[in-house]
Amino acid sequence: MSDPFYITTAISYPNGSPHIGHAYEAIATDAIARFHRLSGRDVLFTTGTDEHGLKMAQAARNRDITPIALADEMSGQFKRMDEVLNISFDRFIRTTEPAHYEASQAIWRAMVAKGDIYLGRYEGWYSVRDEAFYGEEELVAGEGGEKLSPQGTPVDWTVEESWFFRLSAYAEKLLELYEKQPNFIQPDSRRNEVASFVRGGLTDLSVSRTSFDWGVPVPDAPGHVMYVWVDALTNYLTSTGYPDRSGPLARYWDAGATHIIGKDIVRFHAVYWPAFLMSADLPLPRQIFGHGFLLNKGEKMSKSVGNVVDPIGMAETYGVDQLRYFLLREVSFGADGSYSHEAIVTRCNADLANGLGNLAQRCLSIIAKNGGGVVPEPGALAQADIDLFADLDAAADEAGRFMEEMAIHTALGAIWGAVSAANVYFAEQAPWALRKTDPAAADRVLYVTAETIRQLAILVRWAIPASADALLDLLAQPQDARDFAALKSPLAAGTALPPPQGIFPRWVEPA
Ligand code: ME8
Repeated sequence: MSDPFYITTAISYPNGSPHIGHAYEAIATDAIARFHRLSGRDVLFTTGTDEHGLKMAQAARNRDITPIALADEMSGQFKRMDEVLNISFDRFIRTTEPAHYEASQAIWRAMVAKGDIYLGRYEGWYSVRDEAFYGEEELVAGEGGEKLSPQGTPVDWTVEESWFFRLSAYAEKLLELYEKQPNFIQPDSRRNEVASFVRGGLTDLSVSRTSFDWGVPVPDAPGHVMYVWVDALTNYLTSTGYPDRSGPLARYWDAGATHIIGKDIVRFHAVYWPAFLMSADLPLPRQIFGHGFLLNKGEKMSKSVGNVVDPIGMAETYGVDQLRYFLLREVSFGADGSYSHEAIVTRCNADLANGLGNLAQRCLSIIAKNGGGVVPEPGALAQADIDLFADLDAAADEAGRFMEEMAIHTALGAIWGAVSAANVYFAEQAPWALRKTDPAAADRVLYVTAETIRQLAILVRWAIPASADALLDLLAQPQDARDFAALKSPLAAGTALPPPQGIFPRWVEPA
């Protein structure tokens, strides 16, 4: 197959249950992966859990269990969340897998061979919650005057023997990369932040720890485990078969990965990761996209703080596709977004139940009742029909352009423009009335509407896959006629359709 496309989520810390921020990242990445599959690209989509480090070790100690027992339990929850949310990952990686130890040790050795790793002594601030080292100048004062990381998390003064990575040697090369490849870090605002951080000068990075042992052992250095971010970032290579560079999956890495991550971890992905890869003489990712944070009524939530919303519960309440659609349509991809019960209900009732759902329900029930459940003959198209199809073509093109720019929400906006146009068309043409005065015209309108629903279902399939497939089932479309190429193969008149069913229930507040 041609045209490989490799896309990843961050791998989550399984120190607690998944929250809605994790669900959001998985859903957005899944939507992009599905979009590219529907476009005919050969997609590898990976996700997983980041199981080492002090944060995991401490969370396990607090529960009086071993880190691996905690990881086993919680990683299962992350995977289950992905399954419930219909996340079409090809590989769920756990960093405790033997293959991942091999990959992490291989990239370590490659960095050693380059002369970029040396033994020293780390003295500085460390935030367990962020799993990050901070310079004195980056710290902020807390309410009681205590020192906090720039993310507002507690920091500890840490002194230990450590291996260092010569990050300082890569500042110029990184700045050149951001300049030459302006899309390497997106959105632009995040690129500017990272570039100014790098311009401020880079210090070498402490990349091993000796004060605990929950990590990947550093090769040939007893007592040292790798700094969790070295091993975590390497997951993206492990999933492509690294260190085997000629195996069946290596081409995905070589095509340039797209890493979808949250804004809090852009520095790790856009500074450390390309520097490690340059050191190891490996190809770089194509893009690091830092999405925004989901706020619960305007407030940041996190596992450690404890104001966490369970995404599986939300999917049970509103429906999987309702939750997916809301997050993809309502949050401007790259910016922070807020959610509330009212916002979800308003958006889903308007766009899904009253928009696409109503159109399908009305058209297909007339075909079932009055047309014997068979797709009617259109005859020669009228101007209004031609205009509607032109609207659909334009929406498909626009959505494609927006998706290239990662503007998921505007891509859906363009498609829902066509949903509105189709609803206006259907109301104006009024096939239920035409049936009495001009049956051939009624058939034509019903055909055009059914064909429009078919195209719309294909166009939204990356966002709301199960509902789109249910619509395509109602139109008796075979599995191999559901990708973007099939947009050009219109519905065959005479096709027998199954009895219509409502696909998008309207939310009614309990009395
Ligand atoms: O950072 N809204 O793991 P993690 C949106 N293991 N996204 C959010 C969010 C929110 N409220 N809270 C977190 C880690 N995220 C590391 C990653 S990758 C090699 C290692 C996002 O479980 C966060 O930005 O803390 C990150 O992209 C992902 O969820 C996992 O966060």
